[in-house]
Amino acid sequence: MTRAYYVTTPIYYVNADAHIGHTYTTVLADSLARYHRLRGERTFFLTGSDEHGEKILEVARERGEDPRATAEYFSVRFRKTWEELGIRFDRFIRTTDADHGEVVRRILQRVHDDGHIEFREYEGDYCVGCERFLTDRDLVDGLCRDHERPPERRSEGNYFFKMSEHFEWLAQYITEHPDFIRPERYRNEVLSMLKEDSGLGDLCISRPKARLDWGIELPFDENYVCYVWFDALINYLTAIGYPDGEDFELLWGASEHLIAKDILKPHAVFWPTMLRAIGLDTPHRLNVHGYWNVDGRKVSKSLGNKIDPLIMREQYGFEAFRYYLLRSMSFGVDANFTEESLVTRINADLANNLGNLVSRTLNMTGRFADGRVPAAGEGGEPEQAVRQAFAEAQRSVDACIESMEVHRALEAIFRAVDATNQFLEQREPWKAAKDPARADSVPTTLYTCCEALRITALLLSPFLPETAAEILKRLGLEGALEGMRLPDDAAWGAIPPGNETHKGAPLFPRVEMPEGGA
Ligand code: ME8
Repeated sequence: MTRAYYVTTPIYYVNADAHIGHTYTTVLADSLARYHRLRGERTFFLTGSDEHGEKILEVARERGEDPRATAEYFSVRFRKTWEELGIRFDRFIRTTDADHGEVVRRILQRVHDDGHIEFREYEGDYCVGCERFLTDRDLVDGLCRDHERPPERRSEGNYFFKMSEHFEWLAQYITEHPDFIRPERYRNEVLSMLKEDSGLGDLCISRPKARLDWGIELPFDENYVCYVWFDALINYLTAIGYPDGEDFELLWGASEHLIAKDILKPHAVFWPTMLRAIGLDTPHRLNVHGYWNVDGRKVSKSLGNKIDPLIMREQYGFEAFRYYLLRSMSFGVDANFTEESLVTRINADLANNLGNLVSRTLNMTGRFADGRVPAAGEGGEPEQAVRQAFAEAQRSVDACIESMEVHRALEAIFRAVDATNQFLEQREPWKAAKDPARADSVPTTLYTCCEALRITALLLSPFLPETAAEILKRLGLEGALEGMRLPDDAAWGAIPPGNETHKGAPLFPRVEMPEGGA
């Protein structure tokens, strides 16, 4: 049977531009999708925009325009940003897409017909920032914990999804499937939300049109639109052709949602219970990452510290920023962005470690081997150690991707790069070439380095696709990545001797802290 991999990012609200947080999740999803494509799996990578609801209406009012215009403006900007940054998604879904509207209406009708929905009068505290009614746990000193603003007291007749009927099942499911929500701390958080006394009840899934006329109309009551979260979560089904798309079952069974901790409750409680009512399995896995702070503070509009990925690209190159994001966050734990740590990371890992290996190897192949990959001799222990370092790197990459520890996968690859630099120091081909007693060792040394670079490029390609393609090009393997597969092509010894190499400009020039930086 074909192995499959279906990775999703949250669909982002179209009330502002993409910042460091959205960029992290999207780059992570892109890297995972690239890795699984490289393994020859049927891979689908979904991102998109969440366009309905009051949050968008608020921004549209501020901008003095129709919510359609606001949604269109920001959705197009999100999509263009990802495209410009080389994010290779398979679909960019919009909740205003016609097929999505149809799927949402179909599901609403079905759960309504099956008795999962009930009309009730309701009074509660609503936070527009969260787009949901809050429970006591969400409040700190009367303010929403996340948005630090007072909720609005609201009382109205609404439709409710009888979510709490499924809590017992869900708690049991989560306990019996310890891998469903990871890392563990978030699983525990969800289990405590499901306890009877947590105040989490049924889910209000409608908004009266009199108050909010921006959403998908309920198929069974034209006076209401669908609650934005009920609409938004369903995007994960629409995108892969629910209900009868060709690969729907294969992909759904392999679904991996990526989210940050802010939207744990909708994904870990609303969504699995909705799916149960629809008659579908839970997503395969819910992967929850922490928050990026900037200079030790929460990312916010008012602090103006959002970190625009397009500006990062201009200043440092996007691959360098992408590397920093993936290398600096441990999955599940918050991370802190500072420009200083970005500059340090670029210089240490990319300019010094990787950049040096590339330039030394290709310079010396130019000088001592006429710019062609030499044929290798037997080699000795030092050569064996390099081979082993790469075999180990490959094993670590596989294991760390499986456990969502991408920062450790990168660490492992750079350990092998470092080992190759040390190997060069040991073999000293620049001296050996001039020493008749050692000159024989030079071709083998250079072959080892060229092959190490080929495997480095292959292993790095999901994370740093442009850098990988560039390294391969300089090794005379332009375009080879398309035909490469893991694990087979990571086996040692595949670079063809005789391949013409090119020195090229420094891959990652050293960078300086910008003027006025931290
Ligand atoms: O919640 N650090 O959209 P959203 C890390 N539309 N990740 C961050 C982050 C930060 N500081 N800030 C944002 C929504 N993110 C809903 C989702 S899904 C059916 C509907 C990332 O625009 C992270 O992935 O507020 C987080 O979960 C998401 O953006 C929230 O995006």
